[in-house]
Amino acid sequence: MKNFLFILLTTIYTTSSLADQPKQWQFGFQDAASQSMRDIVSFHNNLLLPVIIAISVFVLFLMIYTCIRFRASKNPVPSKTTHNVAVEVLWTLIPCLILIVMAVPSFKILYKQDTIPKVDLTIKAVGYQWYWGYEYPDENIIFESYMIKEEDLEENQPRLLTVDNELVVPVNKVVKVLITANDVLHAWALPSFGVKRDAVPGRINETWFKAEKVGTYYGQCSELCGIQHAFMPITVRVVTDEEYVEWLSEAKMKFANEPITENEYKKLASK
Ligand SMILES: [Cu+2]
Repeated sequence: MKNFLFILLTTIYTTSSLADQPKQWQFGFQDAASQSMRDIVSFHNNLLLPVIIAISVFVLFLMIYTCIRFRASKNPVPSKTTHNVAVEVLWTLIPCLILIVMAVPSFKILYKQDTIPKVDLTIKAVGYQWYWGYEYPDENIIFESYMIKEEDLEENQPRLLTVDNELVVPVNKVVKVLITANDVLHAWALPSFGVKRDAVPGRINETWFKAEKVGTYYGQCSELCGIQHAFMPITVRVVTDEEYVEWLSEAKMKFANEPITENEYKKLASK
C-alpha cells in the first residue's frame, strides 16, 4: 500500500512539474501555459471532479445499502411499490440543478475563449494529409511542418511529436491562429494552451492563445483524417521577443517566398 501511494504521488508530482508534452503514466492534464488552460484545469479540478466523486460515492453507497438491507434472507416479502412522486421529482430536479451549476462556469470559459483580445500576431495553420502548413501573413513567411521519423530523432526529441519546422511565437503575446484545411477535416490542438479547433476545407476557423512560458509545446491533429492521422504533430516553440525577431529574419531567408503580385494572384484565384 505504501509503495502504491508512493508511486501514485510521484506520478502526480512528476507530471505536474513537467510541462508541455504527454508523459508515460501521466495522471491529469499537461501543465497549463496560458490563462485559458488554467481556467479549464481549475474548472475540472475544483468543480467537475468533486461533483463526479460525490455522485459516484452516493450511488455506490445506495447500491451497497440496498444489497445488504434488502437481501432475500432479511427481506423475504418484497415491497410492491412502483411510484413515489416525491422521489421522482427529486431525482429529476437535483440532476437539473447540478447541470446548471456546471453549465454556468463552463459557458463563462467558452465565451472568454471565444473573445479574441487585441492581437499582436496572426498565424495561419493549414491541415494537409498529413502535415501542417504554417503562414505568417504579415511577414510573408510560408512553410511546412513534417513529423520527424523515429529513426531520425535526436536526443530529447519526443517520438511522434517532433517536427522539422516548428511554429515559433513570442512569449506573452496574443497570437491569433487562423485554421483551415486543404483536403479533409483536421483539428489544430495544443493541450498546454487549452486550444483545439477544427480545420475545415473551405472555411477559416479562428482561435487565439497567449503563451506565458518560454518552451516547446506539443500537440497533435485531433480529427481522424486518414491513415497517417497520428503522424502530423504540432510543435510550437515559445521564445523571447529578441529570439523571435532573430528567428523572423532567419525564417525569411530560409523560407524565402516571392510576394505574390496582383496578376499572379488573379491567376491563382481563377483556378
Ligand atoms: Cu489531420
